[in-house]
Amino acid sequence: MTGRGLRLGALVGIALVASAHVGSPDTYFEGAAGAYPVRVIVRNPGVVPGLAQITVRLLAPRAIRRVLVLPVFWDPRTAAPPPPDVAVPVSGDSTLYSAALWLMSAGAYSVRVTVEGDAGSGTTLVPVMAVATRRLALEKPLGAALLALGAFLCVGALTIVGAAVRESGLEPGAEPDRRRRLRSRIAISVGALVLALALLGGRAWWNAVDAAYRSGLYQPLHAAATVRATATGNVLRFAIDDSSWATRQRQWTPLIPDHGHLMHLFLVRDGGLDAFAHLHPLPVDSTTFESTLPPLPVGTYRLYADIVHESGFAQTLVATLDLPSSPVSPLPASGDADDAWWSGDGRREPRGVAPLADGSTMTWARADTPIVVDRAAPLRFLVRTPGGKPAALEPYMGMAAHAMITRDDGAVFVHLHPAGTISVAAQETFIVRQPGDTVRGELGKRLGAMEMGIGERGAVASGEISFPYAFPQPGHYRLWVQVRHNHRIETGVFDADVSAAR
Ligand SMILES: [Cu+2]
Repeated sequence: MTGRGLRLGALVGIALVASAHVGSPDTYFEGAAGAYPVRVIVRNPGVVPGLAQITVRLLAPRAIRRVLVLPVFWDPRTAAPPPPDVAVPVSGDSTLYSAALWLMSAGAYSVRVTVEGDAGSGTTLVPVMAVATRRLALEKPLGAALLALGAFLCVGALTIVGAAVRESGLEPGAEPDRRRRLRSRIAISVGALVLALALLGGRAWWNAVDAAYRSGLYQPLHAAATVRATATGNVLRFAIDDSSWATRQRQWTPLIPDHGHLMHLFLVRDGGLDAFAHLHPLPVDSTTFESTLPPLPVGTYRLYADIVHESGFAQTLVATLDLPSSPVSPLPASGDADDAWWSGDGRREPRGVAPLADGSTMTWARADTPIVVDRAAPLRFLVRTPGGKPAALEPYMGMAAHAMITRDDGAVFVHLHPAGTISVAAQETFIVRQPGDTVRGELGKRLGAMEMGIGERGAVASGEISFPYAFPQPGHYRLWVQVRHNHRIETGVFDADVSAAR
């Protein structure tokens, strides 16, 4: 296998242990709970059932009475949720509240965050994907202690059985005869056999539970991508070829549009990360999507496809693509108007000013302090016109900005917005879902009609955008930040080094 083959093999391996976002399991959200702007972080426990940690930060100074949190499973047929938990204030920080949430089933949850204070009560919904991504190992000291206790119990039980058969019914002080001793030994042997059978049964039960848990570990739907040349350019075909997509209808609900598109497909050129595209393939049928390819350089590409299910479950599918040749025609006319791509050279300045295609600039506004894993990342950017004035940003697919972040080896890929890592479509499903929404496709249809009104939100006159996020792993990252300005989609590109927490 070549080096590239090995690397791609590693990439696929990584994808198998991924969460809903690749390698970035925690949920970051910024929004308003009524009159209270909040930033919510939900830390994924990695196991289901599991205890997720949630923190709610109040972003504006207000008198707060209490903060309530409640995870609600997407399926209205499941049991009614319990009363909400009261998040406790974190000592030493008057604006931070925290709580632990039990996520009992795998799937989409909406976490209701309610803030009560002097401006009344306000609620917001934060979609959280509960997925099992790891299997907790039995710790060696605990295993050894349990083994010793088990051995003690078994030996104790056999001793009691033996003594009962040998000496019960004897006068105090009398010696058991040979017959009693023999019967006692037989009883001990039979008891040992029964215990051994019980232990074997216990082992089989344990292994069965473990196997069931392993088979329930989350894997994104399997997908494959191919490219074919046509008269108007290269056409990319992205197929969900996972057998469970077609056969396990109970597990997967239909797809719904997010920002007006059923699929957001990102292409990152492997190796140099020097080419990037954000495309919106159209469905050919329920498993296949097609998109005209922009003029990208030849090479191997990592593909990340963001999709959202009607249940509110958002996931990123992963595939690779070998692009053998660039199309001759410079710009195929049939691509989606929201498609955007970028290709450039080598490494970016970590604290750079990114030139945009129309002559304006995007500046990463960050201090000199290093970026550390799991700490709030300073993702604030300023867009200025060629004259240096703040650029008025138009909504791009209903958002002020989109940021795509990947680690150089592909172990992390996340797509976020000023509202955080959440899928807006997932949030919408929770807002409009009614108890009677048990028919597949009904909610999706309503949402599709609602999405017509997209586009009014997300205009930013100040040219300033920020994203709530914390990097999940140390390493070298590349960021593509996309905004819309003067009816054009502009891509600013930055690099970041993230260091491990000490
Ligand atoms: Cu986006």
